[in-house]
Amino acid sequence: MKIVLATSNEHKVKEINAIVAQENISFILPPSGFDPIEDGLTFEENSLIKARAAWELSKTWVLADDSGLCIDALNGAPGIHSARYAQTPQERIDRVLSELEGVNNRSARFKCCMTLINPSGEVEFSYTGVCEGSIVNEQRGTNGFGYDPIFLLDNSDRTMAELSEEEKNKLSHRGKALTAVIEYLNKK
Ligand code: ITT
Repeated sequence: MKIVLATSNEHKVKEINAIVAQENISFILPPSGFDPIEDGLTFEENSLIKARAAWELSKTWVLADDSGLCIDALNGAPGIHSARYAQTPQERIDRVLSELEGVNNRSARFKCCMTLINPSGEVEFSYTGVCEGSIVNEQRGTNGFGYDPIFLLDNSDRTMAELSEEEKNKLSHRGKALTAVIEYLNKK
């Protein structure tokens, strides 16, 4: 089964394809012209906006992923603005660390909302995966992408960027959401 993945983030494609490596599913990029305006107010709304935009272009099975980092002491920021909190990935990390300077409450979570649309354009399934953790004082690790070097997993002494790809995929927000999607598809 081929599913269009409604994203232009290559890291997401890589992670998602690694998670489904054993399944009879492969993800392909949307046709050219995929550039939706993500003006929703929640991960769920933006996930639906991306899924619909990719469906309009492909009229086939589509899966969208809208994700981000929510930090309690920043009232949930960067949240839905995670991808554009500053210009580069390093500047985004620096901004979060400087906003949390001297702050004791470091609790945070990654969220990933996936929306599955069928070839008729109907929403078949949606699920939000959550991964709990906290923000470290200094970044560590080079694996993964985005905010991984500053996200310390609960009950672990490693940041997300110090995990192997396989380890991250087992417990990440994206891994959890995709597992739910695959379970849904396998039951169908
Ligand atoms: P698409 O909209 O094309 O899918 P994007 O990167 O803009 O690509 P989002 O709007 O969903 O995607 O923003 C997600 C951002 O949240 C991403 O760019 C990272 O900064 C952060 N993020 C999401 N998942 C992450 C993960 O597993 N590890 C680290 N950072 C993550």
